[in-house]
Amino acid sequence: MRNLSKKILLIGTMALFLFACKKNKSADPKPDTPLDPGAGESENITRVALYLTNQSTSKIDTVEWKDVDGDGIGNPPVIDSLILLPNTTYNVQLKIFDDTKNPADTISHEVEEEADNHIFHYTFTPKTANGLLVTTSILDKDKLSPALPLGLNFDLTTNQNSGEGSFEVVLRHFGPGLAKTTNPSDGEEDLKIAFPTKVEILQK
Ligand SMILES: [Ca+2]
Repeated sequence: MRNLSKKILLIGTMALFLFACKKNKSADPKPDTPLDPGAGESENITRVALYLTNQSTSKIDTVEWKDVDGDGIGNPPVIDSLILLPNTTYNVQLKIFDDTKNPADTISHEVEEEADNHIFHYTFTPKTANGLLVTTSILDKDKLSPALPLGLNFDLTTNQNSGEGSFEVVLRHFGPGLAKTTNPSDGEEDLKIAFPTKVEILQK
């Protein structure tokens, strides 16, 4: 008698377990659906970091744009200055984060996965026209044929002049049915920020 009730209890538990599994499965129809490429989910960008490696000295600098309470609302962003040496090339890695997630969500990983639908544009505008040039050359490419630039990795090069200006970073995405181009006005804007920039010989 004791054995029988144990058995019934066991069968009952198993049935309940199977029912629970089935129920969970139907409640979550597409658990592993990947991100729709280029669907352009509105990401919450709270931080953009540039990791600069001086190609002659291998010295690494980090420059950040931060707006934890959201762009366009609450407090204004806190933006580091980009301090560069004349006549120097820096290799730059760009990363985008959502720090409201724990651990912080690295949005730039998604951009990398959806490289065929994204492109960065970099523009330096000098404060005064004094011959200062800061040029960029994008190194990474997407998987399109022919491949187009992405822009999470690029070289930043200064000429011999010193001065100030603004370094603008723009990320654009191309939704479904919209072919990616390198034209800065094509696609939709995901991100547009600017770093105050100073090119100067550092005093010791
Ligand atoms: Ca804000």
